[in-house]
Amino acid sequence: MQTESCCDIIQIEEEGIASKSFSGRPASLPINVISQTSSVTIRFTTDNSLQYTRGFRLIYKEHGTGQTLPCGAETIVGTSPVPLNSPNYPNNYPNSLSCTWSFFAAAGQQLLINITDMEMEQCCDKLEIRDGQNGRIIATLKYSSINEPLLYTSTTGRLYITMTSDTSVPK
Ligand SMILES: [Ca+2]
Repeated sequence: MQTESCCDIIQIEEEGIASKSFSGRPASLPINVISQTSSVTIRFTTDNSLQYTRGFRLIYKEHGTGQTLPCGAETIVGTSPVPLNSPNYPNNYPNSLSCTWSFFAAAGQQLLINITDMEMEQCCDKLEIRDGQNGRIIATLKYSSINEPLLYTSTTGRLYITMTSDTSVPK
C-alpha cells in the first residue's frame, strides 16, 4: 500500500472496538489484522489533492474454528477471547516448527492465557511463554497431557508464545 500519509487513510472499523488507521507507505508489509467480531468495515478516505497511483490491495479471509493464527501473527486482544492452537490441531503439529505469536493488550490492561489442552513430545518439543518487552520467560511447557487448565497472566500487557518442535515425533 502507498497513500498520502497525511490525508488519504484506510480505516478498519468494527462495532465497539477502536478503529485501526493506516496511511502512507508502512515500513513492513503485509499488515495482518484479525478482527474481534464477525463484521468489519473498510473505509478508504482521500482528500482533494495529491493522488498516488498505487493505493492499496488487501485480502480478507474467514478466520474461525479449525483455523489458527498464522506463525508470526501479532494480535491486539480486546475484550473477546482470542483462540490459538498449534498448526493442524487437533491433528499432529509439524516437525521442525518455530512459531512465535505476539499478543498485546489495550493500554493498562493485562493478558490472561488459559491453556486447555496439550500433548507434546516431552523430550524435544515445547511451548514457551514470555512476558513483556524484554521477553522474560514465565513458563516452559512440554507436557504429554494436562489434567486441568494452565493459567498465566502478563505483568506488562504483552505476551509472546513460541512453539518449537524438533525433527521427529509430532503429537
Ligand atoms: Ca518432536
